[in-house]
Amino acid sequence: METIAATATPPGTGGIAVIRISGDNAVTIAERVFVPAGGKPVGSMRGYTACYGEIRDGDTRLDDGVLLIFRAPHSYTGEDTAEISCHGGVYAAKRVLSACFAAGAVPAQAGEFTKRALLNGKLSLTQAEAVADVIAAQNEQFLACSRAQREGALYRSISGIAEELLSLITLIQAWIDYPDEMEDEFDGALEADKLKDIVRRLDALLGSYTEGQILRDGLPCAIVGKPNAGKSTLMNLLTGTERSIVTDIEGTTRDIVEETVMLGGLMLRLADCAGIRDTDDPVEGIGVERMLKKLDEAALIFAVFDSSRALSDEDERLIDKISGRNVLCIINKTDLPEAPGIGRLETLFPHTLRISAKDPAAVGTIAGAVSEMTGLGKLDLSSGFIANERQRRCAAEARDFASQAYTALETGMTLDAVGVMCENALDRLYELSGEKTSDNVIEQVFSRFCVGK
Ligand SMILES: Nc1nc2c(ncn2[C@@H]2O[C@H](COP(=O)(O)OP(=O)(O)OP(=O)(O)O)[C@@H](O)[C@H]2O)c(=O)[nH]1
Ligand SMILES: [Mg+2]
Repeated sequence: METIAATATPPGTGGIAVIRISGDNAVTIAERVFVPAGGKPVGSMRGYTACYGEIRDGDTRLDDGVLLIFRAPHSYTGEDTAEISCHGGVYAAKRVLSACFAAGAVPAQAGEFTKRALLNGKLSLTQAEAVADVIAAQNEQFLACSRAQREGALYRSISGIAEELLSLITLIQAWIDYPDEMEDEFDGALEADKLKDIVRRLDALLGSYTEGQILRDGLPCAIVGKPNAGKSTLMNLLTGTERSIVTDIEGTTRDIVEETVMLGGLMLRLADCAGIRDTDDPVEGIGVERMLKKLDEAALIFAVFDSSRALSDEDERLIDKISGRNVLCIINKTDLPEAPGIGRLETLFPHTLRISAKDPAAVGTIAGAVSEMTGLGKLDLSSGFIANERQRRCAAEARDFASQAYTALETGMTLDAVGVMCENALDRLYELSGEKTSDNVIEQVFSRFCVGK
């Protein structure tokens, strides 16, 4: 395989940039571009050792830096690898990389280092996918889950289920091929129970898909209420910015204002919306339509009510619209005298807070309520989670085949039929873990990666 090189650090100005070289000729190429200060030849460097020296392109001195050597198979890719740390200017790093190309390396494709790690058995496919998630993580929780995933959490869960299926298939095959030589009776009920448990475990994994997505991208939240209820004031309070315009004119917010915040240990994707009301203004009308769409998509709704004014028809319409949804009812403006009838909101919504969106202390109160409502703060994805659409599709198909095998066994279909369905389920699990995956799938997975990873 050709020896590849790429800058592993992001483009831009920084303290240092790292150029990574991997493949059979990595050490030879490093020797061509790097002259150790102590005069010791690069070729004699052992794995996990570093040296300081000069970086050259032919006779031209480019920079000074540090060379780190990894010897196969003890490297990220499983191949001989050299990493050159040079000064982190955009041009300086580019020149060092060009020197590596001149010395025989070829440019690495997106994710090619990780792809080689996969092909050399250093990582499973789900672990490789988790590398991209670790890089993309924007919050502590998702980073922790992706790290567990990178250490093989999902792979272990899938392997456990695959082993169960395999032993079932072996037993069924033995019964089909050598029925007279089997000591015990075939216990259909026992095997059906095992299949039922496999379906349950796959269902649990499939359930983790949405949770993983929420942890990665944030929980979609809509801030809704009638005009002037204080939605934008609340948005600004939670984001700690003046992102939304606040005035005492009804209909101030028209377009959706979106911002991501960390609240109660969770990432929330907040959308401050236009106030719900009938309007002749075509612009505000479009804003109300967009608000209704955001409301439909929201996993959590902040419904804001103005406690200083009696509930209006608009409030009643909103109450009808969101009944049965995941709502945090916010009775706002508690610094003002309360209008009659507001207490009814507490009987309508199980989660109600009384706050003033002008008071910074309200942030803590809202954070506590959000974390209690979503329960995501207590989420445990340490035994692995379905992290992307490819994995979800494989797991869903495996689950359906396992469920069909269960029904087949329960309804007395032939063992042949049950065996085929179990094999199909197992196939999908192997596809998920990468043990049986086409080149096409691998290409697609790594196209999500950055160059240099
Ligand atoms: N006294 C008091 N006034 C508040 C409070 N929260 C918001 N306001 C005021 O209420 C008015 C409307 O606030 P906004 O945040 O713009 O209300 P909105 O719901 O976004 O209104 P629209 O964008 O028009 O739908 C502003 O004058 C705010 O200063 C509060 O807790 N107490
Ligand atoms: Mg507003």
